[in-house]
Amino acid sequence: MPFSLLRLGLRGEGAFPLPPPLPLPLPLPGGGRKRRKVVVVGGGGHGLAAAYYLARDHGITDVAVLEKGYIGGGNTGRNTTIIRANYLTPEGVLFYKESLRLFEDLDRELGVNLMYSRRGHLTLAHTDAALRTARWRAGVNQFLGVDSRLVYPKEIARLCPQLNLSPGARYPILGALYHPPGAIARHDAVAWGYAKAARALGVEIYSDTAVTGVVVEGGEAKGVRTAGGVLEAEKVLQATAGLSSQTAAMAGLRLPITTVPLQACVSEPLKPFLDAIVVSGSLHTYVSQSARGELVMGGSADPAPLYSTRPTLEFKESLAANLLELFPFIGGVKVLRQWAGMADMTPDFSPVMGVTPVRNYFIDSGWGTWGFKATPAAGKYMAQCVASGEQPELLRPFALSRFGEFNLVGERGAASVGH
Ligand code: FAD
Ligand code: PYC
Repeated sequence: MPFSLLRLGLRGEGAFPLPPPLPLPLPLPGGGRKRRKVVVVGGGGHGLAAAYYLARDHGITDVAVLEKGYIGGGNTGRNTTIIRANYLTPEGVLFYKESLRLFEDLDRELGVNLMYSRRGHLTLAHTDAALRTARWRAGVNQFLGVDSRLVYPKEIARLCPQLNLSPGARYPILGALYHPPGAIARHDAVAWGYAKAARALGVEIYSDTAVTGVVVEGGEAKGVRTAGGVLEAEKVLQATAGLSSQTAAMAGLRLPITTVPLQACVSEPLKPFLDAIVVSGSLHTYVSQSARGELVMGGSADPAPLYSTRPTLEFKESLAANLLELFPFIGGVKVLRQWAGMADMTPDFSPVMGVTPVRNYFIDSGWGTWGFKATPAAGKYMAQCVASGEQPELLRPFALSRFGEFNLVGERGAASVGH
């Protein structure tokens, strides 16, 4: 045991320097100020990151984040934490590459152990068509400086010896897209890390505070409604993930989004055996092993639009069947927990970020099944967008206006999750 740890233990209760707790929910607008420079709707990773970068990069600290539940209790706390930049379109690759770069230094930036763990990411190809897409992605990635390449069974066996690479398998593995920087991290720590760092810069964070309406006058956002009354704001940013359409409707906006449940589960803890993150689009399954030894597993999104976080037996059955094709020896492993989040799907599988037709109303949405890895970049560049009132260059391809201009950013081939 390190001496410093022993000394800390012997010093007794209260000796360990605990970080300051977050503020308790406050009644809004209460007896306090009824106006803020910026109100952020949604206290998930994205909303909190945007609040943090507004304060850090733009000196805007008069910010209130309003969260209807608890911090990180939405999709941020429900996702399977895969971080990668091996997308298909140049626009997507550049954006996610920037997010991965920010993620790699985030522990130090926020002063929180995010347990960021670089694992390598394998997207398996079981068909010629999948191999072709993998080759295409590798080409775009390499051209833009992202480390990805095509690998074949001999090298896959070295990278992930536990995979069933038998040519006699029902869906034999022909090759894979290998992305060495692919990583996982502790999702709740990302939300709380941003919350802590934002609060230290003066941002106010209110949990248990639902926004029930948006005040729009003369085509301009003027504030939000809560059970405690109206909170006026110069600018409003919505970052409400699976409830994006409903929030946008409060501001009179209609989004091209359908919402479907996305489920996942974890196994009981096992001895570490799986270093890589393994994804099979054809088998509708993906898996990684957490630092605790749990297999973190997911599959396709649910087939029909629904606002629900209810897990189903059907999901678990099909996931188990598919996963056993890849790792037949885990047949006796028990599933410990299963859950669902709500995924806001856009027609092109890319997010919607930036300015909107309502002046001073900004949107960070359409994060479907892919938004955890985007948390730092979405936060940083949405903060720039809110501060300047203009669409940052990196976010230009993801503007809401692209749907009217037929300028889609088609990322379905890199989505990881079947749909
Ligand atoms: P959230 O964390 O959902 O935050 C939005 C918040 O807004 C919520 O806390 C909600 O309570 C709040 N809110 C909503 N309406 C209101 C209101 N009216 N007033 C106040 N607050 C409100 N992405 C990846 O990159 N990698 C993955 O491996 C991955 N796996 C996933 C697995 C699953 C099972 C799911 C469901 C998603 C997965 N995703 C993944 C997607 C990712 O989780 C999301 O895209 C991302 O977390 C979105 O972050 P957010 O901060 O925008 O949303
Ligand atoms: O975007 O990599 C991803 C992902 C994997 C599982 C869900 N999303």
